Amino acid sequence: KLFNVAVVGATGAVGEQIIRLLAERNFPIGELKLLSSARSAGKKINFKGQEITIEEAKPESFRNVDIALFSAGGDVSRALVPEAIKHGTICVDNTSAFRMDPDTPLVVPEVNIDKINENKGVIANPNCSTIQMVQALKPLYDRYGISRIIVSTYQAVSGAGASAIRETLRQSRAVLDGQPVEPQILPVGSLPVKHQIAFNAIPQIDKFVDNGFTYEEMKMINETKKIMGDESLEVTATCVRIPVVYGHSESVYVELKSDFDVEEVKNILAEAPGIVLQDNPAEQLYPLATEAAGKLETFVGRVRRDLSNPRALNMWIVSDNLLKGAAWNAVQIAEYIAIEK
Ligand code: 11C
Repeated sequence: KLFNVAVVGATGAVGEQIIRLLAERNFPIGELKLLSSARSAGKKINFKGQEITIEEAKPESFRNVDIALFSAGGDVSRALVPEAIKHGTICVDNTSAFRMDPDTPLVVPEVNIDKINENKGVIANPNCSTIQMVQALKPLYDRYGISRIIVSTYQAVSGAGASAIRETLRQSRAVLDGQPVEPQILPVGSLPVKHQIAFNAIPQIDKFVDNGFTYEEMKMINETKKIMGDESLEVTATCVRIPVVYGHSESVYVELKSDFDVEEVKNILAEAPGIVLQDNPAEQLYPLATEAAGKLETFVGRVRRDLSNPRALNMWIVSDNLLKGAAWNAVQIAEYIAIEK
């Protein structure tokens, strides 16, 4: 069976990867519609040797579309997902618009693919830093139980879009050339104060909530509980932007509910779907953002028992934030929808 597919946000950093993956995975496509804002409409994109003209996304764009993948920002999703649903389209939404809506499944296929059938027309793709963490922790949750997670992230600038990548490269060159740095985008484009990202670490991703945490940190806390289906899970997060282009890295401390053997933990991780264990201190083997960039898997290493709490583990989790953190997770969900139909 073939499916008519629409990609909303076709020219964005994630949209580009979705289109590439649909081609690479040979997704069973009848017609492919590429949609964007009016600004990019008219551009042409090559898909499997065929030129497709980008159209402006409108409510009527979804007529005869079976599956739509949205990655054009929360406002576009809030406006157009309900319109697409009226046409009977199943939407996979990569924005935060519907993630915490109780009627919307929030899905990482390796963790809770069983939830996709509970959808009312939209399935939400979680935040990138959440996806890689829950993917690695789920097999440990199933085997030992988890009571608490403390995570600190080291997040790539591509998470803030193509303009943040350009800004990071521009500033790096300016610093090396002894030129002044003029921050314009990071940490948050819409806020008045900007900070240098080149050769720096900025402990702010997204705006602040009035509890002192940022939205990015609250996403990691709330989405993790929802995906794991466990509101009793205690989670705290500190999210930091670093001048890496692709690949989010995370230092994760996790308290388990039962005793464990570190070698058994490593074996469980090595066999977990989509996880690659890279853990050999003797050979200085551990996950690196430079190695994870461009790959679909999530990489885990530095697995060790905590010294202050024998029931806790520390580990280092790395994945390409535009792939498993966004485009690949969305295409995986679309593949499951196609299988179910
Ligand atoms: C970042 N995690 O790295 C963000 C980007 O809710 O999908 C993704 C935001 C989201 O800046």
